[in-house]
Amino acid sequence: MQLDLATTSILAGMMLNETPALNTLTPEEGRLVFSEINRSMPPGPARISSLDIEIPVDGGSIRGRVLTPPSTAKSLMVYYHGGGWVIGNTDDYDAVGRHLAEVCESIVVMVEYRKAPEHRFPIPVNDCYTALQWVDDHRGDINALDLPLVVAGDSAGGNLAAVMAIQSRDEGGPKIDLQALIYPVTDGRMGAKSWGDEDKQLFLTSDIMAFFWEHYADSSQRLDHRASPLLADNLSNLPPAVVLTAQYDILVDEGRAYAEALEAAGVTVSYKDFAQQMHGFFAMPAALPAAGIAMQWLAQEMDRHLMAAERKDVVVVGAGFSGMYQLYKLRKQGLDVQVFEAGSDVGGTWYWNRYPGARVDIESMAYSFSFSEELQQEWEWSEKYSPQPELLKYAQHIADRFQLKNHISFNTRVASAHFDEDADEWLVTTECGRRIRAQHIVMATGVLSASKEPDIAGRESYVGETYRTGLWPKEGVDFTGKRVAVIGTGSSAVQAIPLIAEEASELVVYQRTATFTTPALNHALKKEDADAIKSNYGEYRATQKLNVLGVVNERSVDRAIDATSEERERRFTEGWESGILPGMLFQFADLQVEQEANDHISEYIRDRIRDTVKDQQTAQDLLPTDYPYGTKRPCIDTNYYETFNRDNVSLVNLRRTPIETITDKGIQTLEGEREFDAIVYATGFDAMTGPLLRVDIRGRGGVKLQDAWIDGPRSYLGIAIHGFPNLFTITGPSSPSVLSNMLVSIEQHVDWVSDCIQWMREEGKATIEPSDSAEREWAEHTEQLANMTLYPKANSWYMGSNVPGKPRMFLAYVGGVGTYRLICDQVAASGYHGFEAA
Ligand code: N01
Repeated sequence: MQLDLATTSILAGMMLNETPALNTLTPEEGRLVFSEINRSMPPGPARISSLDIEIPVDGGSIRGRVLTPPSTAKSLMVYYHGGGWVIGNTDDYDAVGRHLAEVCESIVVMVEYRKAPEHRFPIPVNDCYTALQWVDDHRGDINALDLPLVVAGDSAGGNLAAVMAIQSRDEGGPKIDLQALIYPVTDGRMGAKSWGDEDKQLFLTSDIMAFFWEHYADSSQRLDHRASPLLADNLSNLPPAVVLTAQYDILVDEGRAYAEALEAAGVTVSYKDFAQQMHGFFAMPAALPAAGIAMQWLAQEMDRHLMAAERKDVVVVGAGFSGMYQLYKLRKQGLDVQVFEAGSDVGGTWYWNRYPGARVDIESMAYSFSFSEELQQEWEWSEKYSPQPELLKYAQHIADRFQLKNHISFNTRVASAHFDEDADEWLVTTECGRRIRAQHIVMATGVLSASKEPDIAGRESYVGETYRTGLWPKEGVDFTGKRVAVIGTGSSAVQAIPLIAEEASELVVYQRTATFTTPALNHALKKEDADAIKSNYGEYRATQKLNVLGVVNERSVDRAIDATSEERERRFTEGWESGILPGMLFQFADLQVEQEANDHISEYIRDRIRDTVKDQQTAQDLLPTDYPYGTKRPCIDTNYYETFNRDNVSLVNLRRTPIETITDKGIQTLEGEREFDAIVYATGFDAMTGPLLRVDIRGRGGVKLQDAWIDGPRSYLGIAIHGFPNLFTITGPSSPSVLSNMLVSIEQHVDWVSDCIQWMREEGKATIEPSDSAEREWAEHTEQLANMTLYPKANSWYMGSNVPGKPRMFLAYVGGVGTYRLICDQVAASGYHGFEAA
């Protein structure tokens, strides 16, 4: 016998406390002992509200308790507690009821029916039925008017719930939508094989159960179907049933037999036997993890039976470039796909980031889709680096050209995605309550889409205009003549500051960490230059695919530390004047791995800042000194440093004069308060993991992604996660993602995922997920590579260090886009080595 560890220690605790066997006690003593056991357990969630009620029966009344969850309830559950019809009450079961209310999102009415031997069969049955009718009649009083009705109970309570379903059918009573039977007693003959199994005599022994039966009903009454529902002549036309048993329980055979009998009578049944569990485990939700899992399973099955859901092959979350391409590919493969998008249009990053100056910093001819020859030939970019409005138009053009929009639900945010292990499918719920079941879910949620809540005191007190670069108003903002503060100096701020400075009467930049940025040298794109690329786009794209960053520029193999100072100066100047993002870093092979090499390039850039910025103190403050160049995302700019030479622009170095608080009028630092008409927060994102963790994702066993990633994200190839079958993450953590031209990485991931889904269909596989060991090895590999670089030396969003409490680890794969592609291709070619498909 192998009992679950936690259950073993609960049992050991009872033995140490010398808890007497119930059949050696009087009923009154038994009730006290049972209450004592329950009182020793932690209480249920306090956020469930509780109301005690009196239910009239037989000229008197019985107690009941209504437990209501804070969220909108999805069902009304009348619950009959266990205890062999002899012991137990609503107080003993308060924690159980509260957990059920929370996990099942149900209004739970606990019923304290009268107990044997004082009140023998059929009094408890009659009490339970009267209570059921009373609850149904008083739905309005407990805010449960239109909710589906569930009868539920455990052990003897499971027996009563089963009997209620039959009686209500026979007497035309309340319409029951579901019966939930937790290790129910169903057979008063006491003869099932499991009654005699030595290893099942735990907590509830056959002697104790026989003692309960004797107190409850005499031998002929026990054969009545209202005492033994398994003996009912007719089990057809009963509500769907969820039946749960425990492996080491003397009642396991009769519970299973009842599930089988219901099914044979044409009733829809969900049945599960919980391995390594004993009788009573379900009623210890705060002490036994298995009870929590069982409740989640019950909630999932209630959902399945009670809540209608649409069916699709694949749900895609997000309609940015990755979601759109994923939809295009899967639809071409003949799959039925539903895309959900929180915004009112396609475009993702380019939909939300509309701040002044927002533009791509990879050349547009490279930062564009290659999957359609027609598309790449017909589309014309106006500038070397396209501005946000043009990128948004490009996204809209793709949606129209490939007729994608009728598969996308806009203004619809996905709230949760729960894997249903019994059906091998995901149940996806949106914030507006739409429910969709799908075999696969693709998280195309982007990597820099979860705008970070600025962690600065007093923010709410400010009465002026407030903006966040990542959530910019669609209608734009006019800063003309206004006093404006910008907090942050990352890529967004570097683009926005020069343009805001042109409009504002005064601009103050609050800088915590100085940034490295080099000239973008943006210009209108000449038609002949674009045509030259288009005439040979195939080769251009092939180069991108195997390049380290997904661009066409190559990194030198020479080392800066071997070069003469003249050679370094010459190459750095070449990089400075290249006007491309990797221009500087590609000049030598060792700039991102050797501190000494990096010191040279960092100093070169600092010299350019000193050359450009006239005010000595401002120039000094703009020098990045506490991290190597390239270890925080480098920027390219148009007139960033030059902007600080304007009379209306000033810089506050927060390292010297930190912000104390935002006030109602402006910003107060150690040097006093400055008033502003508008504050712009350019304070970044909860990058990489934020967009995934903001959705309530739960995999096998109800495990939350948030818990699985408590120490940082774990995945295989950054594309799939152990324990979360059939879920894919486009450009997810531990893939090249943000270290690459995103469009190249998006196409690579989407192609790979689409091929994998196709392979599963051809091979008849219902699920695929990485093995734990493959995931561990990938984590070790990615960490090892990252530790060979200078990246860990910076406090960057790459390391998760911009979000308080986020585990510190490098979040992308530094091995390069080309190498990574080969690894992924090999995995697929080997029949998905490292994955488990079933
Ligand atoms: O965000 P960021 P971003 N008090 O995190 C500061 C991509 N992108 O939106 O460094 C004061 O880089 C923070 O200071 P520190 C690109 O990949 C691309 O600018 O944490 N300051 C930092 O200066 C980029 O890397 C494009 O000390 C606070 C700034 O806010 C990524 O998106 C354009 C603060 C945040 O910078 C994110 O860029 C734009 C606080 N409490 C973005 N909290 C292009 O394609 C944060 N900061 C060109």
